Amino acid sequence: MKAPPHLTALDRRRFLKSASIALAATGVRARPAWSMPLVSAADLVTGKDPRLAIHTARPAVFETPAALLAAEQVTPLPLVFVRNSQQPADAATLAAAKLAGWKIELAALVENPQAFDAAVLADLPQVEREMVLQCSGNSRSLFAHSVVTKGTPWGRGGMANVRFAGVPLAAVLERFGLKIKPEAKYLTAEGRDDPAPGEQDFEHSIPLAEALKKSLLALRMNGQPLPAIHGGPVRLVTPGFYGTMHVKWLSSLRFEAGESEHTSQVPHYRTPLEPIAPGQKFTATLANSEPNWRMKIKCVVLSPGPDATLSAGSTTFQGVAFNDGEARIAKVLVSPDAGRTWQAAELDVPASPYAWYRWHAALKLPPGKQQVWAMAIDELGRGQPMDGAIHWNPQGYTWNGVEKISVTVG
Ligand SMILES: Nc1nc2c(c(=O)[nH]1)N[C@H]1C(S)=C(S)[C@@H](COP(=O)(O)O)O[C@H]1N2
Ligand SMILES: [Mo]
Repeated sequence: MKAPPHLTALDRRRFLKSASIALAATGVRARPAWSMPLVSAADLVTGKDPRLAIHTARPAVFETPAALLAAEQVTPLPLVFVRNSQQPADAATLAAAKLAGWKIELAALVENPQAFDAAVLADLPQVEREMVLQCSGNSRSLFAHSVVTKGTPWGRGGMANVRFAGVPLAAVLERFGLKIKPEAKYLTAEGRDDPAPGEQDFEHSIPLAEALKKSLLALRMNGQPLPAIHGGPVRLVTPGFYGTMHVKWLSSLRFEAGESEHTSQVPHYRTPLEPIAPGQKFTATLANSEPNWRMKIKCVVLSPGPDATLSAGSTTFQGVAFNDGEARIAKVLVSPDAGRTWQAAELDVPASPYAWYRWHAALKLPPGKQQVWAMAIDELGRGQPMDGAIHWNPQGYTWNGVEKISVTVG
């Protein structure tokens, strides 16, 4: 439903505002974009593309229709998915957030705890990383052929390929002469999320040694000042890690002996160490599970979409493949006949090991209903399970099953 046409522009804004407030207050999910939404993503977050599908209005959880990801190597900011479990009051925009006056603490197991104004970061040498930004719940709905899992029913569009730029964590610590105690093994990053009363800011822990090698305090995204909705003015990003670990609105960095006990570290955002049967009850603890850290190798078909009807002849299938950046993608294999025969796809090899590889393959399919499969293999020999449900977990994290698309050839 669009605002009624006879309303003035101001009335229309009021109508949309009250509609989104009403949605937020009731916790009712906006209808997905493909079914005539009440409000579009562009009404809820300034600058976002109205074609994004809305999972929840506020906090914003928006998904990119997969076909829109095929057009460009670097996903334009208006099209980048959004996933907030909490959302600061003034963050509903692609515009920049104010850097000067933004305070970041360096605390816990350090000899010289301190806080600094983030404006300092702008004067330090900047580096840029092209990298996949992917929610660990991306593709969660694909577990449904087994046992439906809890959480936002993401299709394939909880991911993007972006360029984050900022200051390496190690350079920031050097600038402030931070002395980390040897007992510190983890880095816990906390956001300034503006949580509801009784709730805490979002936070996550990652291994300190890896953070010192890979993490950036990001100030820019796709060449623009980091948008408020994507964590501006400062976000901790660690290339190769799942999106949940890239803590937005960074307020503190704590150097700790163990992982955070915040619910976003445990029991959420973890998968079992040992496989469990689909549907089995499982409560993640520090001991029986691992955090959603390094991204598992994955291949996604972006076009044609699932259940497409194709005309006879040859069809070009397009998609992306990526992993945790620890090895290059060696090949993408595509099967026109549900895994009986495979052919190699053409790969566009990106300069950054953390970026996605776009691929395409021309397939000649016989008439009728066909199953096209696709999978990636990297140079460490890592591949994807033929049935992603072998990694079933109650919250449906880190799906990376071989991609299977049904199409009908007319
Ligand atoms: N402070 C904070 N950081 C956060 C979140 C959040 O709710 N608060 N959500 C996380 C999750 S689960 C994901 S998938 C990514 C999404 O990043 P995006 O909204 O920029 O696409 O941000 C992560 N960082
Ligand atoms: Mo996420």
